[in-house]
Amino acid sequence: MLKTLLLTTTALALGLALAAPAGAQTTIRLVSKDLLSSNPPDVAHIERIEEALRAQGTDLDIQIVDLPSSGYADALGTMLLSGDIPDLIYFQGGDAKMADQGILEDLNPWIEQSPNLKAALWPHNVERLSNYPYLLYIFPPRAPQPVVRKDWLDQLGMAPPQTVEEYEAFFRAIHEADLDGDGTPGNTYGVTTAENTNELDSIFNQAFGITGTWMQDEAGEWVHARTTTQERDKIAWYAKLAAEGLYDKEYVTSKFDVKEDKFYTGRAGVIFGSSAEVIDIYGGKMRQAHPGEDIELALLPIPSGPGGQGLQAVDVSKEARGFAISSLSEHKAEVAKLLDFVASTEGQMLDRMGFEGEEYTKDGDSYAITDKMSTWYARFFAAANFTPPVEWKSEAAQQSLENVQTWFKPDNAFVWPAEYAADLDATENVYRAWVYKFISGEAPMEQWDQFVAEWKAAGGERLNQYARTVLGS
Ligand SMILES: [Ca+2]
Repeated sequence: MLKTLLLTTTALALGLALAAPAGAQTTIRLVSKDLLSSNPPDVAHIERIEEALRAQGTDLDIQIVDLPSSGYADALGTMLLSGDIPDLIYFQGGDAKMADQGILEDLNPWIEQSPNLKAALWPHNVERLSNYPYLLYIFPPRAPQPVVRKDWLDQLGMAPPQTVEEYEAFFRAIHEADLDGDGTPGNTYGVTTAENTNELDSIFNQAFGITGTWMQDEAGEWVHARTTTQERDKIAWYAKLAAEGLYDKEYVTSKFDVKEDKFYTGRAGVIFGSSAEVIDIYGGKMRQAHPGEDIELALLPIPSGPGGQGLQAVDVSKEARGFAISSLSEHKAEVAKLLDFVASTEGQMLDRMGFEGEEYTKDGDSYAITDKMSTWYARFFAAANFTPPVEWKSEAAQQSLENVQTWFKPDNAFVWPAEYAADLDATENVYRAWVYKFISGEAPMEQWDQFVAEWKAAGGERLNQYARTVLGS
C-alpha cells in the first residue's frame, strides 16, 4: 500500500516536473476583500487553483496579502501608497486615484488574449471596460425584478402581464381579490417597494421611453431624464396606481424588511428582488412564513410600453469595484492566466460550487447541493456563460439572470467632477420629495412644471449644462 502510494507520488512528481521545469515557479501576490490566509477555506481554495493551473503548465505560488475586511478600501489605499503593490488587487473604491498614478494595467489587451475571460463577461462588463479598462468585476448587475406567489398567479387565472396596461390590470386583480384569505377584499396592494420608486423604475423606465439618465428634448438638447415628458407620464401612472390602492403609498417610509414583511403576510402581491440570490431568499422566507404550503415564486415579465421595453439602463461609466492588475507587476502574463482560469468552466466549478463533500456531493456524474451552499460565495467571478452541473436556483431566479442579459441597456451616465456633488444631492432631494407629493396625491400632476423649475434652480441647470459638454450634440 505504502509502496503504491510512493510510486504514485513519484509518478505525479515526475509528471509535474515535465509540465513545469524546476525553478519555473512564479510567486504572485493577491490582495482581496474577505480573502484571508487565516481562513482555511480561502487557503484551500487558492491551493487547489494553484494545483489546477500547475496541471495546465503554469506553476504559481499565489500568496494572499491580508487586509482587514472592515475599512478595506482605506487599508488598501495606505498599503499601495506606501509602495507595496501586489500583482493582483481587488478594489472596492479608491481605484481611480491609482489608475491616475499609472499603476493599474489596461486590462483590455489581456482580456483579448484570454478566451475564457472574454467569454465570461456580462454585457455591462464589456461596456464598462471600454470606458474604464482598469477593473474587472464579472458578476451580473443589480436589476430589481418583480415576483409574485405562483399560487396567487394561479388563483387569479390571469396570464403574466406583458405590457404596462396589463400590469395595471394585474395589480388591480390582486387588489380586488382576497388572495390573502383574511375575508376582506381590497386590503392587499398590487405592488409595494422600499424607500423610493427605484424598483418600479427598474422595469417601467424603458417602457415609458426613459432610455437613460440623459435624453434629448424636442430641441435636441440634452436634459436630465427626470425632467422629461416621458418621466412625467410614468410618475402620473404611478400616482394613478397609488390613488386606486394598487401601489402602496407608504413605500416612502418602508425599509426593505417592511417591504418584505408586507409580501410574506399578504398585504402586497408583488415585490422586487434585486438579484437571483435575493429572489431565492424571498422564496425561502415566504415558505418559512407559511409552513406546509410549499409556495413557489414566479418572476413577472419585463413589460413593453408606449416607449419601449427593457431593464433600466445600467451605468457603464466604470466598474465600482473589481480586480486590477498592477502595471508594475513583473508577472502580468501569469496573473492573466490565473484570471482566465477562474473564468473557465473548470475554474468556475471550483469558484462557484465550493468543495465536494462540503457545498455539494457527487455520485458519479450526479451532483447534489448541501445546505452549506447558502454561505458559499465566489472569490473571483460569476461568469455569464457558466452553467452549473446541478441547478439550485429557482426558475424565477434563473429567469431573472436571463433577463439581465436579454434586456440590458447601457446608460449614458458619466462620472461627475467633485464640484457637482452639492448639485447632485440637492436635485436628488427635490426629485424624491416631488415624486412623493405626486404619488401621495399631495400635489396634482398639473404642478409638474413647478417641479422642473425647482429641480433646475436647485442645481439641475448646472448639471444639464455640464452634461451637454460631455455628451456633445
Ligand atoms: Ca384580504
